[in-house]
Amino acid sequence: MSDQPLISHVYTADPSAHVFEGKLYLYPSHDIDSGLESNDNGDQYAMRDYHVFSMESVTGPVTDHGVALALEDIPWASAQLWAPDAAERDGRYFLYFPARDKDGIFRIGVAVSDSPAGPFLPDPEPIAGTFSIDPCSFVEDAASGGAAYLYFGGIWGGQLQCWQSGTFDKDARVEPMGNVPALGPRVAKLSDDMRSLAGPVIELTILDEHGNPLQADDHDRRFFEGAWVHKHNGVYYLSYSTGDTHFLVYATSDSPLGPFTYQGRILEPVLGWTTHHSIVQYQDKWYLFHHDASLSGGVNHLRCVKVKELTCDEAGKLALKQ
Ligand code: FUB
Repeated sequence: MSDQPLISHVYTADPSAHVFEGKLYLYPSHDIDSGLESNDNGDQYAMRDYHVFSMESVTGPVTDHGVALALEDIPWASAQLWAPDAAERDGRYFLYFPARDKDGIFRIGVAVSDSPAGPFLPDPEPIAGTFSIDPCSFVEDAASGGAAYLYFGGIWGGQLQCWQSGTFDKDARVEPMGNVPALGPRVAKLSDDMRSLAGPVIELTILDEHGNPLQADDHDRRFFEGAWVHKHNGVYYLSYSTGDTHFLVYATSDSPLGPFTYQGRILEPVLGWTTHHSIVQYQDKWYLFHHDASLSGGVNHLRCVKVKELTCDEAGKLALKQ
């Protein structure tokens, strides 16, 4: 499979892929040259809108449906439209997105459309009870009850470490250190209207091979950002980025609420600091959509989306197709 960027007329990252109306839709971040100095807070990722893309085949042309949502149309947001995701219910489409509110605190917003391509109309306020970044929506199939969940969270610039006490602590700039449990992504059930949380926000536990929570110092395996959940053969897969060690890894559970058990790596480090992905089944094959910074020659905040075929063996182990 080609390692070329899927989209090269604009910079794109954090691709969330879904099959809607028989086609593959991509909901990525739209990177721009912000002109800002790079820092660990991620200020240089100063994105201002989202485009939606679709494709009939993973090797075919990609259609750019144009601006689906812009910062100036979101009443509560002030900056940094980071990694989004989308979901469908009863023929309506929901775009979940993180942005800084007017106080500089990351929240998750939702915008609605009758088409998977948008444009999306944002709700006037962020989803009550949400915080941090990188929303991922997972909707059970009808046979399993159809419940919808919203996962979110990311450390460092994503501010998850600021919420350890339950309220926002702007001075909590560093993640936990030492032999203490690492911070986990958050999850809550979505209401039937898909625009509010139906239950409490829960911290997911990710266990090691001995059944102990992954430790904060275990940077090769601990959660950093970019949670993605998919289900295959009754198993829930939570995949995510390890951030400063630049891996995409995964863990499995028999429940969407965990606990999850760490299983291994999906992708080794790519060109560029961040790594962020989605996993989707399309026309009987599994695919990993992800990004690197090859289109800009390695500029961390000017990224491009790529796709790779994934395999899942009899034991449920994920691997890139060789
Ligand atoms: O694109 C901005 C941020 O970079 C995302 O929210 C993170 O997951 C990382 O890819």
